[in-house]
Amino acid sequence: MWLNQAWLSQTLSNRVFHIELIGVSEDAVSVRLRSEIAQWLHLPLVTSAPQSTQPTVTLVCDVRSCLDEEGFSIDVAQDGNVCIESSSTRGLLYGFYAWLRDVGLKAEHSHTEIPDQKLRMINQWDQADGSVERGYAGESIFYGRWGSNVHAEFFDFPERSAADVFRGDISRIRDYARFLASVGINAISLNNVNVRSYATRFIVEPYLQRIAEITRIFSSFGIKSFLSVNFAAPKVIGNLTTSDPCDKKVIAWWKKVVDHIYEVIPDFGGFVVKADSEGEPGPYQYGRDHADGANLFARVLAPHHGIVIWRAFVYNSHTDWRDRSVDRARAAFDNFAALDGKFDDNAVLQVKFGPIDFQTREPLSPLLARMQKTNLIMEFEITAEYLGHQIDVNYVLPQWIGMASWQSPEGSIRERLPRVARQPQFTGFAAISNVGMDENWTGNTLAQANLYGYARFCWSKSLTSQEIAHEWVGLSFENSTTATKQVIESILNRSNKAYEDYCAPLGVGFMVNRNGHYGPGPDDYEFDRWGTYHYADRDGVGVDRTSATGTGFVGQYPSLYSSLEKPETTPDELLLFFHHVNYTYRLHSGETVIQHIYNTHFAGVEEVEKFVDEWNSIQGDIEPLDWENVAERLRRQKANAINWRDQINTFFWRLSGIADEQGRSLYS
Ligand code: GCW
Repeated sequence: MWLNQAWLSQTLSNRVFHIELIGVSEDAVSVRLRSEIAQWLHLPLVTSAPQSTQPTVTLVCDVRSCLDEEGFSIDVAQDGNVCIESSSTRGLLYGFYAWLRDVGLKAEHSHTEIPDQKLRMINQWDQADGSVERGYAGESIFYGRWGSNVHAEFFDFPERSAADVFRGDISRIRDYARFLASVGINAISLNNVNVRSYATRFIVEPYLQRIAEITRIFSSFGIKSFLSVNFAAPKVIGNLTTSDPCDKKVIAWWKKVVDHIYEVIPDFGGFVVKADSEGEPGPYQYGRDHADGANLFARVLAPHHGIVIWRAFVYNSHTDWRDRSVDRARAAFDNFAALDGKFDDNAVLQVKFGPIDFQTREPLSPLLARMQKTNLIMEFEITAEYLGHQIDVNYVLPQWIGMASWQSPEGSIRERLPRVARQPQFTGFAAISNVGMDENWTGNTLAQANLYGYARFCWSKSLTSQEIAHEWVGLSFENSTTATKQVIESILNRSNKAYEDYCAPLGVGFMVNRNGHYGPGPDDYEFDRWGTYHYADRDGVGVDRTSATGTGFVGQYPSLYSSLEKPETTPDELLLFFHHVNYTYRLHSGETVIQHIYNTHFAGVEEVEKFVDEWNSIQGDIEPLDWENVAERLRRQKANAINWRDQINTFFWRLSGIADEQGRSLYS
């Protein structure tokens, strides 16, 4: 990660720092700012206006400033003196790191910034046993003190004390918090949305005290902490006979729990809830709807200014593949559209960007385009569950930026969120983190670019994916030559397309190995209960989701998207998401579907072979450990890409009997 102490000490040691707080009292963030600067520089801060010949950096926090609370301005004078100004200490913190980034990129300049999305959140899927659901970078940085023995320990000795559940490595958490703050993240949920075992008790003593220690670190970096809660907690840990959200005893139980949390953590953010989904408990069990469920939490959190973030990832995960009328893509809309306007002001609905589940290519979730009176968060998955497990290089910003740019009558989707909200400050983006205990945080060093990039994408609506990659590479490989940096940037910028090329074609999704979601498994989910089908037969492939002859999913969109009803007016890359077509159907590109499948799968592998060569060409110009890490990952990526190519091509060749026009190897 780019903000390391050696770099900072070296870069900043010739500056003098001065902080002025005007009309603002000291808070955790200002204490952090002072101590960070002192610690990095090994120099005390200057307390009064400096009289120095060295360039001065003055940080002014002035409540009278008319900048947005989180915004800042940086003024770089001719003489090298810098003034960073904000109306809040948090804004100052962001301004300080933005200036550091400019220094790191050797591009110091005056500018003013206001973040685009209000909530810029990270979701951890870390579990109390130290594992991370869909984590590909080692164990949790928060939990699981006994490493790999922890599972046995848990189940054999359920009386383990609170201290045993927490890793206790505060410095790693602090580094993580600093990194997140440096790119403007302002909220984090600390545990997995599937709340199991000890995590159900994080909301009560004695676990809460340890959670509080973690939250204090994040608070000092201006980041609000949230906890995921188990909807059934009143029954599981509260000794009640029900968890019905409308039951008075249940409401009283949650109120007591929440009141106590705020005694211990006064700036606690609130709860994240996954309910009635993939086996988790929820309001449907009691004949209630999801507004009843969410509002229960909203009301007990409201007196403390907390919010509840309720996930819209609710679907029937016990589908009969024989029944074509059930379409998982419809689920979020079917479960939530009728509840528009029924959620309290401090309840927020968190919606995955696409209607299925973070595939390489999906259309926008229609819920995000249709809700009119609801606070919404758009959800992304940084951890590369379906995107190569941080083995394959896959810089995913092009996809995310594309998703947030879908148009609606109220502007692009990212602009729409605050415009249709009950409370615009409770809207934004959330994404599942990709970090763990691995030395380089993210398994593949290049996967750091997605974490960095996600935060920059939250902050700015104008940065392109290439600009973000340029920043990340510049900061992470600052000692390398420009040519080397260009090689790394080029690999990143081509990686998302390459990955999509060798995976499931044209938006059909889920041809993934069901055992962990890495590598191909064209029929692994086809006759299964998860509702993720491609319907490939001897004539054609794809899901008919039209209103005329299909599942009616297209009808969930505003009329703006009516072009998706017909294959001729559907973008090629989403054709098989919306339509079942013959293999000989001709795309706008002029290729037939089958030839497109063959061509992209050969092209994807060729691109990965180029990545390998290009990476080899920069050996010696980056840190050996980083070079070796990515080289090793690329070797595995190449094997994976070949596997995808051969299995997908063979799968379609066997079904269709149509040979490759170019006569390349397909297997019978
Ligand atoms: O994609 C699925 C993942 C689950 C995850 C779920 C969710 C946390 O395979 O591992 O559970 O999404 O988003 O809740």
